[in-house]
Amino acid sequence: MRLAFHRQGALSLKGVFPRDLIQRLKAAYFDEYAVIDKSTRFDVGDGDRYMCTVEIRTPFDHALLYDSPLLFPVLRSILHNQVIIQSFGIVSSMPGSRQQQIHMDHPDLFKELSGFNKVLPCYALTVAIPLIDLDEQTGTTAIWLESHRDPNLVPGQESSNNYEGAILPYPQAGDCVLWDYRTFHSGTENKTSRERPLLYLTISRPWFDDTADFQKLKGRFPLILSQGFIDATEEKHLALFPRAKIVGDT
Ligand SMILES: O=C(O)CCC(=O)C(=O)O
Repeated sequence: MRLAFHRQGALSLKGVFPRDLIQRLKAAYFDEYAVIDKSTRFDVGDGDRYMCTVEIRTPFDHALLYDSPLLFPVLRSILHNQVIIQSFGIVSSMPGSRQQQIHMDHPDLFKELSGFNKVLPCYALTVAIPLIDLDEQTGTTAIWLESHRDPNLVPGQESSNNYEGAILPYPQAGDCVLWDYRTFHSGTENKTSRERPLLYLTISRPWFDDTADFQKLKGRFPLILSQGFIDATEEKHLALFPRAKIVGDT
């Protein structure tokens, strides 16, 4: 699987999480986060797709989310055992949302040597966990396989088909999709009247600090742990969260 990920820049994994856990996470998202004023969330679309950090407390503190025996061995293998959790949150496409801009999750590490970034091993990746079953109506995340090595595989803005060359995976609740931080992707349209929430974890080597999308000084933290989670969690697991902001229990 490690080699397939390195070659393709993405991987789909089926049946990683129990569906009833995903159901509980979805209910908690709609109770606690979907109701937050959109102006205080991070707009990753055109006013139709919002991202928010999710505090790691019940039910988002489930051990399967940070120590899944199916997922974490794959992540450790891809990153050669140099694994931390960089961020944890939900991005949700609103009903009727349009195609998101095609993007990578981080700009090139070395801007002056663009070819060099393409030959580096993976340093960070996104784990996308849909909280609902995805299909052609709900939409999904279009992924341009191998674009982490060759950005020319991605259609230009003038293209009439904005998904040309992409795969459109339709994971079900319980599945997840991983992509390298350099792999181009784009949230597709949501043609339904319901939100399409996607839980994301970003996983990286410990030296990487994702400052592109997060402004800690302005209060936008990528990872928030509750003190209750820290008190209840073993040291070996807490080592996965070295940069988290810690908040009291609410
Ligand atoms: O909504 C999606 O399917 C993907 C969102 C995404 O890739 C992002 O916001 O970076």
